[in-house]
Amino acid sequence: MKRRAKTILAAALAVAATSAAAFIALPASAETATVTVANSWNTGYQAEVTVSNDSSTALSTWKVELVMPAGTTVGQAWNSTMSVSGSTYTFTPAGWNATIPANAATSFGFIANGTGRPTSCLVNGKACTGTVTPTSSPTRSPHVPPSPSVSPSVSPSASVPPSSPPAGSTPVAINGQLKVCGNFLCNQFGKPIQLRGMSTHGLQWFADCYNGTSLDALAKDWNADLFRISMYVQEGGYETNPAGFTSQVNNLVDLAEARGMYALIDFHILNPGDPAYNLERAKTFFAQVSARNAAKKNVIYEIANEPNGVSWAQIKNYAEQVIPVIRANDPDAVVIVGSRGWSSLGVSEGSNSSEMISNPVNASNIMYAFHFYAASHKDNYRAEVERAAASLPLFVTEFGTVTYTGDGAVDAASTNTWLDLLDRLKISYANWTFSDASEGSGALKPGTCGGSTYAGTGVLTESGTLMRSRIRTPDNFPTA
Ligand code: IDC
Repeated sequence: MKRRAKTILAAALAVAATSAAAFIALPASAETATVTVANSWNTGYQAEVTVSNDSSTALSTWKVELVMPAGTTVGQAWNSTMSVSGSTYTFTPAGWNATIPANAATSFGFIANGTGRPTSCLVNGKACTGTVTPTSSPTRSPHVPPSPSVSPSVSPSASVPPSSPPAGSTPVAINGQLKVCGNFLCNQFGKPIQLRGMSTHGLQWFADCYNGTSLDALAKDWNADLFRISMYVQEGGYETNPAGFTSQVNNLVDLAEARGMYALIDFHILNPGDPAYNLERAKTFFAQVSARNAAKKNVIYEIANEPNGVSWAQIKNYAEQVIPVIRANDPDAVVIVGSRGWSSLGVSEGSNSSEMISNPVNASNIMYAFHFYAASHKDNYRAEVERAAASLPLFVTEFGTVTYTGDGAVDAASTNTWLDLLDRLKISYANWTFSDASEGSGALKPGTCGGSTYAGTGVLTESGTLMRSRIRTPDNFPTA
């Protein structure tokens, strides 16, 4: 028996060594680990390891031990803590991903220097016995060598080789035209999905942050699914140059589309907080962008960033005037409606989502926005999101890792608690901001924009580093 198991393992690992990907399974109702070679080149490869909890109870922690053959070492890992003893590499949680809920999974990645695949694998101390099924790579990364400029051996700050997604494997290629089903955002196969990505800062201030190079970094280095285009209306925004901002938004939609990312067009009202103040501007703007982008599958419309100081009835009234303008041109696009109290579902103005649940916007294929800033908004807001999500399709179109001012220290604990909740509820999100603004919420170090490097961790702030590590984990986009 023992002998047989050993033989299977040896055969399995031999297959693994020659195939692009290996599946190493444990007995049912235990942890399983999937090792996938996502990207390989002459002198090494990038692997993703998914640890699944196939049981009906939560797993409190996990440990994966891999033995590498002579000549191959592990250079670096992400989304896990790595230690080395001889040729054994031990991977434990990064901190935020220790617990694996029932029937859920977490994943981490590493770069191998050398081409040898692991010769042995343990998950939580148990041998990885069983069959090995070579599969084609399910990730977005094709088998292309890293470009020399960001190869790990040349630039240690670029923690992962870049990859250009092959046709057919980008978020938009897989998921196609989105639609709301039940209380979820669903893909073309009618399956609930979560999109994870970044928001721009105000286009009137940070236009130089958004170009082919920076969008490449978002799509390929961050593996982002979503790019929110924040077009302020006041503060030097749209009202000062409607044609100019409209065309800037359209250009950014195209840059996102070319990289297979969804584009969320944000009509960024803030002050005044009554969306009716900008109703005519909204009608004009959305008539134009919806006509121009109607045939695209990657566009989502967010009609009012953060209504404040107004009743839910007033917001609903605004929505019921703007949505038909969009529908006239682009009938199947998802539209997102802001909520009361700076899109807090009313909580920041002493209310809650009950008034929306009992009096929803009279339109189909819509979702409601929720925003939070992790250092300011905690358990009572999380409880309201969890409650509202049972009755309303929610989309976190904006959130920050810092306080509601957009500045201050990163609250990593609260951010991770929030993102774990959103992951569990399959609520999509965009982080404020993919910019080099000199404030805690800026993901890029001041001075990054205008330069030519956006990929890797060298250009990131603390907030950017945290967000990249959360966003770049593998997506779960069911196709059947
Ligand atoms: C902030 C920016 C800051 C800018 C300010 C006013 O980070 O640089 O000076 O807007 O324009 C929001 C808004 C968003 C805010 C952000 C942080 O949607 O525009 O950005 N925030 O204050 N809602 C809650 C927080």
